[in-house]
Amino acid sequence: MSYDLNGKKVWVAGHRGMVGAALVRRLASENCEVLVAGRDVVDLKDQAGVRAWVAKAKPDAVFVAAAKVGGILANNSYPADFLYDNLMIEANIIEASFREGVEKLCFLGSSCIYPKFAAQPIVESALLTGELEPTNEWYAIAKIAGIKLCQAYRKQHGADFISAMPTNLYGPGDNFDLNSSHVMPALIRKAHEAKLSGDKEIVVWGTGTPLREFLNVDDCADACVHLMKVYSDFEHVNVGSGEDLSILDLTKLVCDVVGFKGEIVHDLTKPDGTPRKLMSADKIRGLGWKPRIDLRTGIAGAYAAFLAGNATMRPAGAHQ
Ligand code: GFB
Repeated sequence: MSYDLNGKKVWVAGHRGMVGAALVRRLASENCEVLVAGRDVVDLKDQAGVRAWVAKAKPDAVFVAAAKVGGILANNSYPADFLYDNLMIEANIIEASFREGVEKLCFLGSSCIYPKFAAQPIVESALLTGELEPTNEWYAIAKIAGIKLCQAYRKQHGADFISAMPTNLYGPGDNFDLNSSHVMPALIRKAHEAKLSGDKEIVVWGTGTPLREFLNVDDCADACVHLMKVYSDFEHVNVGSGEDLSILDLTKLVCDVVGFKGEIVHDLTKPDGTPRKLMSADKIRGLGWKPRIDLRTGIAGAYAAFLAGNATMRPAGAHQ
């Protein structure tokens, strides 16, 4: 089952976010018309507003890359925002897409949907087989609901709505606000500022022992376009690099790329979160996709983007 993007109108919901912007970049090499809508045009938490916009724009395909996202501290601090905002955004877009005859939709979730102690590497069928990680269960439940919503519209109406579950993403356009960001941009900014100010150390949250898998956001966008073209089935698909490393080793790698040579100290008042969440990449490899950007190259590119100002500083809890 393949879906041809040629000549189609493709809406990237969340085009200003890191993933959305990468999808817009990737779709530039497809023969399709990319549709975008800023917050000034449509509030994605407003059901009637989303329905009216989709009815007018009439997209043929939709990437649901709009979400309220953040790192472990933001997720743990603003559970109501992460649950409510993400439920509303996904429900409005998926419902309007079905009602307005969208041919294909790709919903983007996250690897935090899996149980805290899932067997590693985590296969897609591990979903809902155990307790979630408390620091981000709110976001996880919203994203699981999105997967289920796509499955429900496929089951009841035959809608060709698929779900992609990316691992921890990083790259151009990331959020570098130290309270709301994920670990990668936080470490890049901390190492950079320590290098500039001549500090002797940088602070890493937690023990540094958790393991995390990372994928460059441009690889993620390529994978989502690939899935849009070739995948059409009920179950979600993991989108990862298939490799992980400890936060401490990541910190050493970031310091090496940035050129900071000081000490690494640990702030043990901050949570570690899930000990590990390496996803199996077997399914997406079987669909003919693999990543191209290695971690060191990707970190160097993310650092260059940060230096060039291709970054956001979105404070935690800020209503987008
Ligand atoms: O990237 P991160 O915030 O999110 O944290 P998660 C990953 C690990 O890096 C945690 C550690 O063990 C953090 O304690 N860490 C060390 C830091 N220093 C820092 C720092 O300065 N900032 C941050 N943010 N972390 C998120 C979920 O979990 O994964 C989201 O909360 C989403 O919902 C995302 O699913 C992909 O990987 O722990």
